[in-house]
Amino acid sequence: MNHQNTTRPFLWGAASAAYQVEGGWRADGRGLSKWDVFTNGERITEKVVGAHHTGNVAINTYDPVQYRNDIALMRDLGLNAYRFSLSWPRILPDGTGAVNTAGLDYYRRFVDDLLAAGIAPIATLYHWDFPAGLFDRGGWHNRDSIDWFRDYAAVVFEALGDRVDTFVTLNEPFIDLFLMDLIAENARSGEREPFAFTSEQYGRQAPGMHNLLLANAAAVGEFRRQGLSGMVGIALPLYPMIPIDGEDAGDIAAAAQLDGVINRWPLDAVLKGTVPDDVVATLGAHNPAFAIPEADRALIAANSVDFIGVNYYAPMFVETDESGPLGMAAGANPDEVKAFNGPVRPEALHGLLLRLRDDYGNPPVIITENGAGFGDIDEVHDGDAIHDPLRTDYLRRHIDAVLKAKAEGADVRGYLVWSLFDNFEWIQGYTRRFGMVHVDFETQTRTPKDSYAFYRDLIAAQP
Ligand code: GCO
Repeated sequence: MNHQNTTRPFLWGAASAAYQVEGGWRADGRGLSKWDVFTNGERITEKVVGAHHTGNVAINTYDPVQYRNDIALMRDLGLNAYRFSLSWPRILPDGTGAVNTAGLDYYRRFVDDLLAAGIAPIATLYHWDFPAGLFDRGGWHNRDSIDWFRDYAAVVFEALGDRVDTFVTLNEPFIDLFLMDLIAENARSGEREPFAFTSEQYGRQAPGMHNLLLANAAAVGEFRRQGLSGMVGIALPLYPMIPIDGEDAGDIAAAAQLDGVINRWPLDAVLKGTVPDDVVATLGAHNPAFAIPEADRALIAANSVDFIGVNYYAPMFVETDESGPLGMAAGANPDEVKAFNGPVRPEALHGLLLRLRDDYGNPPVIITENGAGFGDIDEVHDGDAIHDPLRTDYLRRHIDAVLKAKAEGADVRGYLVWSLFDNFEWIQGYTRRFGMVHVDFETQTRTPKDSYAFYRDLIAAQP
């Protein structure tokens, strides 16, 4: 791991993802992703929110006029960094083979326009929009996916490595496989509620998760091979696990077990270069074929990341539940104010950052996602203003938690809000707003909310 960029100013930014913002789903040679199929073919948003939403247009950032106006809002906000993702099928329409130069040209222009505005680009290579043709060949469950991803990463690093110095290989591998793909599978099969997962499904997804960690290692190795000077990392969904009953041995054990599966497994792999065998055994109990050969362990051991991207929203509250996957149930505590992604617990983010400091050698950390949506109660239109006090309070308290951990020695390098703009929220479509800027999805009109002014003033007040 290289700890370079220690003299770089703290990154104050925001984050997004290609399928959630770009639109232009058939423009200029772009190929299809699994999400184009999920929303246009299997229409899973109808199964979850009862409406047919797609990312075909999203918030139109594939349009250069649109994104240049958006960059002006970023500049006025005072951002010095912006995280976005690259659409794999926009660059490699079939996922492998021929490069779509129009797709690369779009990202080169976008990066150059960010740089011209004094905003550092943070490029995520994969944020769930797996090429549809490769998904049909097994996606991450096909061991060839490691080579597919390495070859894609090689194209990206060669094309953008001269102007992007912070790359994220993968966004939230666990959520991609153990939540979104399973929801799509359940919605498609109709055999159970979209969110009703089973231990067998968890066991079946485990090899795919291992392949994602191998793909990360392969991409890190390619980054090193190309001798690029920047930093490469991964963005993990990290959830502090809290037993519902802190006195109950079962709940305590369940929380520890889920911490192993969701947090410790990827953290050990990408930071320590090791694979926790207790987690392999937990998942292997539901998939006897799941094992980690020595050669895989060697690839992981040789390719640790330069920084860890922390996607934090909320802790999980865990209890034993024989009917749940791995014999547990996890989610938000029933009796408190909850944002869409869980309860408002900034202290859990503080504790998580101290855990990374103490248990993982104090790696460079970028908060690659943190933010909240609370529904219409927190999107109050008032003339030209839009009041979102709950989001503003959430951001204030979580930024305080980050700066507190930083003051206590955690090597935090940046904080990126999810998200600058309201956008396509996956299976919830356009029904969940996370933006500091309101988007009218019909007219594409942008309207800054109160949280935008809060974040602008906070950034301006930084030493
Ligand atoms: C995630 C994804 C984002 C979501 C965001 C809000 O963390 O699930 O990275 O794409 O849109 O987190 O739920």
